[in-house]
Amino acid sequence: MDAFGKLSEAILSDVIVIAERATEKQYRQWPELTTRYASIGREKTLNDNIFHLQHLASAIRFRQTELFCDYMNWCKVLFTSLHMPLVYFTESIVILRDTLTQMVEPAEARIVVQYVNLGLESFSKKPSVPAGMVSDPSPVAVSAYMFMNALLRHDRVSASQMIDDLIAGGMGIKDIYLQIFQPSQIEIGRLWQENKISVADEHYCTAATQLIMSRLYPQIFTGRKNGRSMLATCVSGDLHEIGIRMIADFFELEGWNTIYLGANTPTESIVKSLQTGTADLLAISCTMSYHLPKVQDLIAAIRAEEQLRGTVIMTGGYPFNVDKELYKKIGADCYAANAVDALQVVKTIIPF
Ligand code: B12
Repeated sequence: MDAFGKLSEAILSDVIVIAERATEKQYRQWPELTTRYASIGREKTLNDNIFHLQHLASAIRFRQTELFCDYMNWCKVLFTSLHMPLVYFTESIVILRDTLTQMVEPAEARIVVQYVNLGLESFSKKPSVPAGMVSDPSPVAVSAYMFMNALLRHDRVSASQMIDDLIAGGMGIKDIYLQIFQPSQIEIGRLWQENKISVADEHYCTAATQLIMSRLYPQIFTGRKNGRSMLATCVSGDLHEIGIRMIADFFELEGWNTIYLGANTPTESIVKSLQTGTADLLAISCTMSYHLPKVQDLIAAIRAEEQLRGTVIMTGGYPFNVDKELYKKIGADCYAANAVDALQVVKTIIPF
């Protein structure tokens, strides 16, 4: 393991102690926080500090400043929507940075300063409101918007009927997935991040979308097979299962035999499934960048098994779209930005 990997591990193994020290200093700097937010505020501040450190550790481990900058930009939108004075946020990050640099070797401290300062610089430049889907006036974007609005009204019957109508009008399953379900989910995430919808709304929309996807299964699982098989899974800890489900369904539509394991699958279980099965391809999804070390560990565990040497490993999900070269650093064979690209990329490695 190189110096960046060691620093990342050191941050993670001491994450609670570092976060507690930083929280202590932040409350000393702003005593008014105690009266304003009481003890729940302190707990939240501690959790925020842990979250910041986990993101920083992942960025450092993979030597990818962009991952931390992207995270800082995400924080800007979130904290703006919570009407929190941004100076609290930036000052908190400075306190966290200084706390951490005092706890590591001087060479490691320089790395921390470089990553955090780039993050702060990015934070100061990026907008506090991301572009939403309403800025796209194309007919399909309007359909996605109407679908999402039906879900936000808790009207999954109408949402489902809209999908039936689009299919009757000639829209293919892949387009429904990529042009209706995916943008609708991304927009739901944005509305949650901007504090415009609740966590409960987000959960409802996701569950209803998955239900509506299932209704399309008679058209996806047609029985026509091409002799290839894949295992599709989220890495351990990650709960975002729709993206990888889309990947699996696109391959199923092409005649692959797909085994979809869903969210949060333990590493040993994935390795075991590969050993007992006949998968040509393993597709691993990771959305939260702090789960990237788990992806790396999983790939290392698979590569260590002689019997699994021939398995092609493809990674994808949010952090892989931020850094298009990340898949190489993590030990995968290939990457794709979305479900349609995944088919094209795999075709160049495994003929089908
Ligand atoms: C639904 C959702 C959840 C649900 C997931 C439930 C479920 N059953 O799946 C729940 C509530 C659990 C959840 C939790 C969290 N979430 Co969430 N979530 C979302 C949301 C709104 C939609 C996800 C989705 O379905 N997207 C649609 C699919 C189709 O897109 P996709 O996943 O990107 O997949 C495509 C590509 O990325 C790619 N791809 C994906 N995987 C793979 C794999 C391979 C091999 C390949 C080739 C390609 C590939 O192809 C896919 C299809 O084209 C997103 C918003 C967003 N922008 O995606 C936030 C989002 C991802 N979540 C976010 C956050 C912060 C969280 C939490 C930390 C919140 C919290 N404080 O608890 C937790 C973390 C949980 C965890 N441990 O994983 C942030 C992440 C921000 C960041 N910078 O990292 C987002 C972006 C919301 C936002 N705008 O702030 N979430």
